[in-house]
Amino acid sequence: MTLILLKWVKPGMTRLYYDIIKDIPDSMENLDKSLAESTGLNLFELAARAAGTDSRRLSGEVGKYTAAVVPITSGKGIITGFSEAVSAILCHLGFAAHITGEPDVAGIGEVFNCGADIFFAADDRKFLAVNLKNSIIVDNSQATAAGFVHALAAAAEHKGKQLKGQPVLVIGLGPVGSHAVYELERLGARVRVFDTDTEKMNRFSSLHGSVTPVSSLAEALLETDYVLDAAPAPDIVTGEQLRPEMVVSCPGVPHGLTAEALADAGSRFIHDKLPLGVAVMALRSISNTWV
Ligand code: 2YH
Repeated sequence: MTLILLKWVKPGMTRLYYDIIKDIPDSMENLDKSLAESTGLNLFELAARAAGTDSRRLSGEVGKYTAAVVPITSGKGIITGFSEAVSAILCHLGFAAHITGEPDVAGIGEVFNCGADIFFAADDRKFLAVNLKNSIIVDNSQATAAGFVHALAAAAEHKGKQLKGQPVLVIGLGPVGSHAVYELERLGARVRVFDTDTEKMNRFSSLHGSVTPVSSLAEALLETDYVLDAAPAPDIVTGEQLRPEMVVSCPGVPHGLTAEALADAGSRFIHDKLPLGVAVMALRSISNTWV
């Protein structure tokens, strides 16, 4: 447990690796199905909602855009399967997507030369979508936060409820968790926050007077039906803690459910390793309505 907590409080973000992303290209249909069971919306519809735009209008538009994924070798280098996964997600949404032949700056040159509209590139710290035609840049952490917050809101609505006025617990105040707080506030939720780094949690809460820090995760889980788990830590929500009324929307990698909680969760658990964040990046980059 000590090791897990140390890993969680370490600053920085989760680095994806081949084993956890290799199945993404072949799992897009299943993801659509599981998202629809949880939220009533498929990946495209959910991403359009998080992009603040109408999915029917956008679905007629995406085919007009070409998107390129530029592999980046800097820092810890290329993650085998990463560009392939991003490209597969974009193709699934209807974009004409490809991976550049060259990585890095030469790859960006290739994007210009082939006249692609949007390019996607990630190093160890940032993952951006850059639309060269309208100058919109979308950050993966913000897009991921918006996607999983809107998934939580859509899941509530799918059950005939609303997030507005409801307490929502955000676990983990890294780049995704802190952006999720802003998104939840926009939707009128009453936001509670938990982070194992108490100093960080208290500093965040004092800067954002509207959020309530919680000192005990176990107690907060007892009282909060809607959970946004953005902590990159396993086994923080047990089967016993996952009550029937709860919905857990989980951008954190690894997700926080124990094996027992996962076996019982069904459509109350919303999670993926990359697609929803990439889908929101893509649709925000071609939509001027979300800011
Ligand atoms: O996974 C990451 C970082 N943790 C940034 C995530 C931002 N939310 N980066 C991917 C690195 C990909 C690599 N450079 C490649 O294959 O191009």
